Amino acid sequence: MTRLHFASALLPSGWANDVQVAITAGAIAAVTADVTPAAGDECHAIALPGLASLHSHAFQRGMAGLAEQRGDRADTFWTWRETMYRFALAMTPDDVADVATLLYVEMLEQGFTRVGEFHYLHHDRDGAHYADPAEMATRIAQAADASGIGLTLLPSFYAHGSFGGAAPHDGQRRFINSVDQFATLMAASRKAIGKLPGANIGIAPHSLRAAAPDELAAIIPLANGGPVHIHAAEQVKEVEDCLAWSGQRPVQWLLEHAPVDQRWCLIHATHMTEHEIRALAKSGATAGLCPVTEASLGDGIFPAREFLDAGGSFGVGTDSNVLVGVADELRQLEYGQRLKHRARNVLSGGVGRSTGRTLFDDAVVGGARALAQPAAGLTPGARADIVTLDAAHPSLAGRARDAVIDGWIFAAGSGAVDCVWAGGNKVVEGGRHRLRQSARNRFNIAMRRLVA
Ligand code: NGQ
Ligand code: ZN
Repeated sequence: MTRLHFASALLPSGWANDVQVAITAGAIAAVTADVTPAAGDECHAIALPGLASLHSHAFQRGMAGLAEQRGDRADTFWTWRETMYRFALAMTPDDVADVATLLYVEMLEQGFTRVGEFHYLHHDRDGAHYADPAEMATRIAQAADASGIGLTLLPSFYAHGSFGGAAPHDGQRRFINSVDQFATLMAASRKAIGKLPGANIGIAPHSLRAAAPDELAAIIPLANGGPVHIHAAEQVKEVEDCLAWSGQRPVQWLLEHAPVDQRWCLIHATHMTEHEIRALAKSGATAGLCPVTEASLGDGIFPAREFLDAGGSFGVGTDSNVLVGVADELRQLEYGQRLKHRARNVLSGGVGRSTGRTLFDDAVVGGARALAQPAAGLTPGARADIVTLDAAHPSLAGRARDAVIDGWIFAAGSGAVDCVWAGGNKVVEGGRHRLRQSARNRFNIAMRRLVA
């Protein structure tokens, strides 16, 4: 039993003072407010729940900042994707483990305590299947285990290059499986995470481009009641191609042809009509927003104001991992809306309310739902995923409660996180993960070879 004591903590019911949190077997056993610290309690000032990065492609951390030079042609999402494929094709299983380990260390240092790993780099560099179909999934699990981050593994089903069952192209050869091969991969992946504390598994049909309707129907049962994640309507071209194929837009098609409910997470859902916005909100599915990546790739701006007004649920993901941080995603989400609507505090949820607090609360709940967690936030039954902030950080000094969250998200930069517990283990202290140096060393060795 570990006991922590916080002068101030954000609970699902709101801020509380003098909060004691008791942890057993990696989970929160009890939360008691208005108590003085007992002997043996570890004391901190400000505690928040850890957040999920509900959408990550870990290997892409290795190419962060390497696609920022304009090529000859118009530079778009689709040309970025070719660069990304070239990078993916070069990586060995050890490279993936080293890149993912540093990424998860960085996530923890920035306040993410769980990751939804949307994993599609399954096969060897030439496309040949590894003897163990979960060879790569095992590397992801190892990285999660070493870093301590909670893992929701989302093995991705990828069979086609575009809508209508188009053949995949050569650059996609490491991703491709038939339905039967995917069933084998799922079984092996379940085993790969079997002993990892706090891990769970879902499925990720990559997109309506990559999975045909009959395949989608065949793989959904393989989730076994776990989460189902799919990319949808990120790019205008994808919407146009979907219309040409089916007469419907991606979100519309999914809502009408797939059993979209609370278990589902639609990644991006950037381009929606008013009707789609309301229908997605009503479905109970989570919108998996990745504002930093969506800005980086020029996707467009998610209709957040309308979606939240319609009662929609969202979480955030770091996706391409070009920049990794809770504050960065939430700030970019709000700033996109400010630029679009030419207004301030667009997503605060009402007059007098804190934008940072509203976004943070929503992302805690949406992230837990999208990754099928038993509970969200600092509450009994939840995994003990806890973040403390540095009360002496200049952007937090003199502030209390919601103003602390606003200071972190909008002003502090990257130095505001102090300690982080993941599954009850303290993995970050003074802003540094215990593996920071060794993870950087291994990552850097891999990079010098991969970038050369
Ligand atoms: C991915 N990433 O799977 O990594 C995708 C690119 C695609 C984003 N959509 C590939 N941000 O969508 O075809
Ligand atoms: Zn993605």
